[in-house]
Formats: sequence, C-alpha cells, structure tokens
Amino acid sequence: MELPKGGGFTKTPGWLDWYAGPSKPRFALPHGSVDAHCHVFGPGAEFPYAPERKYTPCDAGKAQLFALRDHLGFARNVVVQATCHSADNRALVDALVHSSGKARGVATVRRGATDRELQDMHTAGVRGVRFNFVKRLVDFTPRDELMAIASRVAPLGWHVVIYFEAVDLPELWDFFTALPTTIVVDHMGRPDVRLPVDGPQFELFVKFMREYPNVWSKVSCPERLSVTGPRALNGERNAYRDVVPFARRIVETFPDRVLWGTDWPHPNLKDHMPDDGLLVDFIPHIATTQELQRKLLVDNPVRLYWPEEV
Ligand code: 0GY
Repeated sequence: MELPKGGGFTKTPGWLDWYAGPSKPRFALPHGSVDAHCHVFGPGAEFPYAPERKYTPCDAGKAQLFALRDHLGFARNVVVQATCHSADNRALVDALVHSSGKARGVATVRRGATDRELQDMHTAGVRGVRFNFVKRLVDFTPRDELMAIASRVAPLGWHVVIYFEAVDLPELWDFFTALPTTIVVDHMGRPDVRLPVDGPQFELFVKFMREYPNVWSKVSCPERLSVTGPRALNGERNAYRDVVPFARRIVETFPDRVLWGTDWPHPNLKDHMPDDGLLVDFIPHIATTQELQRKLLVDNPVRLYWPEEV
C-alpha cells in the first residue's frame, strides 16, 4: 500500500523513486563539470505541487540533489523547473539560494510576471525560462503568450528551453525560429531512435541546429529515448547503446552548442529507474575526446549559465 508523502500528496501510481545508492562512475568528469538538466520536487509539505499538475512525483529535494552532485563528481547544477510545480518557482529558487553559488536555474514564467519578480529570480540565479510542448505534461499555452514572455526575458540575457517530441517539430518550426533568444532543446527533441540517425526525422532536427546558430541541444536522457535500455554488452558500462549515434552526431556536429544533464530524479519513468553513475558513463560514448568532453560538460554550460566567468 502506498503511504501519502509529506503534505498529503500521494505519488502517481507506478511512479518509481530515484535510484538509491547510484554507482560511482568510471568516467572521471572534467574539473568543473555541470549537470545542466536536473530537477527538484518539493518536498511537497514545504513546496506544494501545483493543482493543475499531470503527475505527483516522489519528493526529491535540494539536499538529495546536492549529495548526488558530489557523489557523481559534478561541480554545479542547472535546476530546471518541472511541470509538477507549474509556474510556482519557490522550490527551484530555494534550491538555488541554498546552493552556495553552485546552481543556476530555468523557471516557468507566466505572462503576468512582474519585472520585480523576474529581477528577483535573476538575483537568485535563474537564467532561462522553459516552454513545454509535451502534450502529456502540460495544457496548451497560446503562442503569443509564450512569445511575449520570451521578449520580456531577452533583455535579462536569459534563454528559452524548449521541450517537445520529434513528431511535433514541423508544426512548431515557425514559432521556434521566431524566438528572439538563445534556444536550448531538451533531449535532442526526443527523436525516435528506432528510426535511422540520417533519416528524415533526425535530419530535420540537425537542420534546425545547422540553420539557426542560436539553437543548442541537451544530449541528455538516453534512458528516456532508448529502446534497448540499460542492458550492458560484454560486461561494459555501455547502456542505452541505441541512443549513442544520435547524441554523438549532435556532439560532433555542434560541439560548442551542446549540454549534458542527468535529469535526476527522472520524472515519469515507470519501466526502469536509471543508475545515475551508469548515465555518467554514457558520456564518453557520445563525446569521445577530452576536448569534446570539456566543451560539453564545462565550457558550454559555463558560457550559458555563468557567463560572467568567461
Ligand atoms: C524531463 C522530462 C519529463 C518531465 C518534465 O517538467 C516535467 O514534468 O520535464 C518527462 O516526463 O518527459 O525532461 O525531465
């Protein structure tokens, strides 16, 4: 029987807690590496989940995130607002201000946000807004509202993170290519990795990045995209092999516009929960030289989230 979590929230049935006791990665992360895509959930008793949420997660707070950061060998985090908190960014901001400068964030903002609210978020470490187009996660927001938000945050130097499924890219193309900021795509636009890496679906994504130099991509979430799954071959730590050609192509074609993140605590995974140590060991399969690894994990995220250091 499932017991209510703090705050009286009961997890969505089938929801898996994050992987307890993740392994130590074999891959030694470069000094100063950034986990550029992770979340905090609640805890619900302190930071209630949004009434309009599409799922109720397990509590996964800042202390656990920072412990994972240190265990895996990352120096810093980029905490991305998850849909279960909607546009209530309090848990995110709380994590940023308690990170000793080791975390920056991406918020969800509504049209009615005041200049003061945006400025306070900036001071806390927010450097972007997230627009989510994954239909199972959010209700529709009119494009003109999103464009108005993008125009409001552009002067702050913020960027827009977009999350969508590959099949929806053609329909969203005109909107995306009109955005006035740097754009960061979550998880390579979620390609169907059963299709060829040089087939029309992924070619469209490559074209998007090639023709629009303001577009970046997170080469993250192999566990979400993979069909072959975490099974290793020949005892190697080489899980999620079917995603490698896709991520490697993006890293090698656009080495200065890629980011990587764990996606901890892995929202909405119901089949398996990844070992975060194994996820880190995915990195050298997609960024195969020290130079590519340094760009992916250090130079690029620092340029985007800590530009004052560049
Ligand atoms: C992710 C993935 C998911 C969920 C969210 O904000 C969210 O609720 O991001 C998902 O279910 O695919 O990027 O972390």
